Amino acid sequence: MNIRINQLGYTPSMRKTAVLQGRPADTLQVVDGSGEIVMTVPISPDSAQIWGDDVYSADFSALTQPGFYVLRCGDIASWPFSIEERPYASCLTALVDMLYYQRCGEDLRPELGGFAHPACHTGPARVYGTQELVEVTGGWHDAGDFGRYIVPAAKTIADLMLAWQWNKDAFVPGLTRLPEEMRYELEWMLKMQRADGGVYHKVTCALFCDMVMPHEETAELILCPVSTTATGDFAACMAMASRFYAGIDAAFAARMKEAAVRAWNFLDRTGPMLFKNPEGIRTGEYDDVTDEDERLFAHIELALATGEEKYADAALRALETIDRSAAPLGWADVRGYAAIEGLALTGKAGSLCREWLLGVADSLLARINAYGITMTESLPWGSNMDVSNDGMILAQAYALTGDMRYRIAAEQQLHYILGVNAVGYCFVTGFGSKRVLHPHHRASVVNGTPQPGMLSGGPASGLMDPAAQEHLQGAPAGKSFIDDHGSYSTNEICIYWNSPLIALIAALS
Ligand code: G3I
Ligand code: 9MR
Ligand code: ZN
Repeated sequence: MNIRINQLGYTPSMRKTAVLQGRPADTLQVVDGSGEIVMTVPISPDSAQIWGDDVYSADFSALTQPGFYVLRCGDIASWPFSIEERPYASCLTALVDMLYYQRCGEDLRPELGGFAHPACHTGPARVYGTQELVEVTGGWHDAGDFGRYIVPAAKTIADLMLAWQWNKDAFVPGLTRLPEEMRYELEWMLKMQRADGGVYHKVTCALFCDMVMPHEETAELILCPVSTTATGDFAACMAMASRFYAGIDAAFAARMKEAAVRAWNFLDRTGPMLFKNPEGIRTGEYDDVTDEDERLFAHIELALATGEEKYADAALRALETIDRSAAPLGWADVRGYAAIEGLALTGKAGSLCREWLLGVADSLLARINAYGITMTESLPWGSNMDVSNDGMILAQAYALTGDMRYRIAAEQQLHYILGVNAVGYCFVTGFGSKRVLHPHHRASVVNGTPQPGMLSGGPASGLMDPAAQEHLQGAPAGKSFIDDHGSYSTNEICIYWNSPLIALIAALS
């Protein structure tokens, strides 16, 4: 029997639901800091059978008085939690500061709470299959590995720009470093573009290195071939960023707009070039089966950045034909960014996107399970990204309509990540009561202690690494998680897993 709650707490006005694995009594007590019972609420009589448990719920939304509490049911207690105005503020700051520690190519200082180290990967990279050397220093390491890949970089940047956009009015302190931090990545992305507009898919060593610090990975850096997925994502992000930075640094914004147009022109004259790891390269593939969604995203962003009709026409044509039954915010499938950003288009394109987004939000609502998330049967590698992504779509639907069902569901995605899940972890390192201590993150492994502010990938039902295969045989989907640094398919960390959580918290703040 366990009582699952958001371990970072709740704001006074939030819907608050405890999820119980078992039901030893029919009521739940709310106990305050002095040990006094301040409220008794009923536990649902009916259970949902999910992931090996009979799961019940208890609504304690009536608790609105700021303070510290625990929930009690029979002899069982929850972790202590708070009711306060800004329960996620320090977590948000740490999630953004994580990106600083992913920086490649400069000395890192310890002040923001992570691991300092000298500049890494400072040499030139060789273009695969040639002797040509290119200077592509900078940017963020992708994850627990030190590769730098355009496709996931684009997802990260798009999320962060949405986070900023969604928070323009509320102004949350954790986000203030974003323009500076994003620029570090954008400057690197600009270096990854060839003169003809095409964008290299990635720069990594040939193989993943051992568990060493970044500056200790000294094998040759290789630039992998141009792909149209990378080029489409690049065009979209540069156009989006050119609007974002227009009022901050006009010259930088103009450079990005020019790069976006050059990438779009490359796409316009080029058929699909879908990436596969070439012979000898075994780092992250970030492969794809279509570049249609990346092209659509690029059309929309160029239309918004330039106001030119040819892009708006291309966007409308692509919108009319693309499958609008889902709106993923993935690294491979970027349709969701098109749906969200397309809301700003005028006329038919804008209304198609509104219909699209709300249709998807309704289908998410219809799938929500006893833990508040939409995935039940199988959870993919990086499922906490998918949970956060769903939260972003739901938050956007709430912003469009003011319908509280969307907002409550968006909040549930956050509660799941921060403790209301089958394994009871708060999945952000350094936060919560039951913490992730052994992420697949090389600097944490080397230092023997986890760097704070990193979102673990979370349960993945496919058992796709040796540690998962050893420890998780027969585990239900939602419990296919192990806090072991060997389990890269359940417990790695990643820039594009932090970024949708940043966007979700920003949207809810
Ligand atoms: O596309 C198929 C889909 O058709 C099928 O239904 C589904 C069923 O499992 O699988 C889908 O493929 C999955 C793919 O992601 C796309 O979602 C693969 O099984 C799954 O193994 C794959 O996982 C990716 C993993 O790399 C392995 O390629 C993760 O999404 C991705 O986040 C992860 O990224 C790694 C980089 O390669 C290296 N850097 C670290 C980073 C994070 O772990
Ligand atoms: O560290 C790598 C991680 O970023 C990847 O997501 C993962 C799967 O591609 O691979 C990790 O590297 C391991 C490699 O695949 C196999 N040898 C051990 C490496 C470190 O655990
Ligand atoms: Zn590096």
